[in-house]
Amino acid sequence: MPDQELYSVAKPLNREPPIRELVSSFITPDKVAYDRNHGPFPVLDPSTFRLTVTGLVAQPLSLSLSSLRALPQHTVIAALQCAGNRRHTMRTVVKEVDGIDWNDGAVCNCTWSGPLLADVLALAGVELKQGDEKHVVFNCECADVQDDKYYGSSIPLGRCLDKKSMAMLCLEMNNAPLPLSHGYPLRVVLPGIAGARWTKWLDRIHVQPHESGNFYMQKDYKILPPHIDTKALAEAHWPLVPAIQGLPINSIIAYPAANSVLPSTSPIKVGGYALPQADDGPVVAVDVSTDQGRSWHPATITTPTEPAEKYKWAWAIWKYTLTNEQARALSRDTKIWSRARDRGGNVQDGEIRWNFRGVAYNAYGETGGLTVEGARTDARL
Ligand SMILES: Nc1nc2c(c(=O)[nH]1)N[C@H]1C(S)=C(S)[C@@H](COP(=O)(O)O)O[C@H]1N2
Ligand SMILES: [Mo]
Repeated sequence: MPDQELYSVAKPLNREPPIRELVSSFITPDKVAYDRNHGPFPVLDPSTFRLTVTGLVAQPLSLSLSSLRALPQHTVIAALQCAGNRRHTMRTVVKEVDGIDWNDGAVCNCTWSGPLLADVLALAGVELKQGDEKHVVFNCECADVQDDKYYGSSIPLGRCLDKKSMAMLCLEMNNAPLPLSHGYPLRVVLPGIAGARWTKWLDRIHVQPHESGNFYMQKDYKILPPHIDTKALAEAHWPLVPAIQGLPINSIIAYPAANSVLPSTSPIKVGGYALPQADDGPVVAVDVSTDQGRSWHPATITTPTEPAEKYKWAWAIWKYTLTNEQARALSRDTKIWSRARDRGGNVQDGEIRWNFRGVAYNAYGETGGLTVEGARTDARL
């Protein structure tokens, strides 16, 4: 292992890239991809590392990395997004929320490779029975975190056993070994599911009759109703709302940055990313409005969306050039909005759904306060 800072419970690594850099490639390089941690990175020896599979299984397992590599390997392109992505906008446009002040960069789009979770669970003799409501728990028991003994999550067993969900035990990110910061040597990859469930440094899978009881499953990453606006109120309310699994349709405008001055010599180019809702991708359209939603104009998606089965969990990068008329009408008060639509028919509706933890924000992408260099914007003229 190269020397790498490991951080701590008091100061875990949480960072997001500059938004222009993020939207400059379809596949996000691992060093550009955001980091979200609730504690330090553990350092695991790959030669002694074991993933244990326990609980309601016919055959408990203890799997080495080489035995995971010996299983059929699969690759999926999928966006990984923190449920708190865009929280900064929610707190700015409505009121304070509780959580890291993410802008629009707590998301990445990468290729993930490794054995399917379904194949590993089959080795453990796990079968789905009619009406089965079991959950599969993903734990990292080898590292400390801020709010519990260790980090844990879970998703329904049915999804894990469905090979089409591409739920995966990931050994490689972007065709290279998973970097330590992203979970080396093993993380679970759950396309279409919020990042909080993609446990890094995965060392235990446990099949049980109910959801994970971990703090990050039960008292975090939930959409509380809007009247719950203090920690004390949240405390009583956590058990009443479901844990986030899929995230809603979304898009953001990466450029031009709000309040920037644009050169008068070239057309005004707008662009950003768009994310499909849960399993309903790919994104099939992004529209732009410069008149508060009275009219919408199709943007160009510059990244692949076909075959749909291959790109259903990927993001789309899009761009749009303002028409001369739109550019002439631009003032400091003009808001430019983006709105995405996915194959499942979900459309961003522009609603701001404030919630105490500031999660799942998906109002229109927006930029504004733009001025064109040398343009006469001053009323005195
Ligand atoms: N072990 C462990 N896994 C974890 C976390 C963590 O703190 N510890 N954070 C989760 C959250 S909230 C997110 S959004 C993603 C972030 O993954 P990344 O750091 O690779 O971008 O990892 C998830 N898996
Ligand atoms: Mo997250």
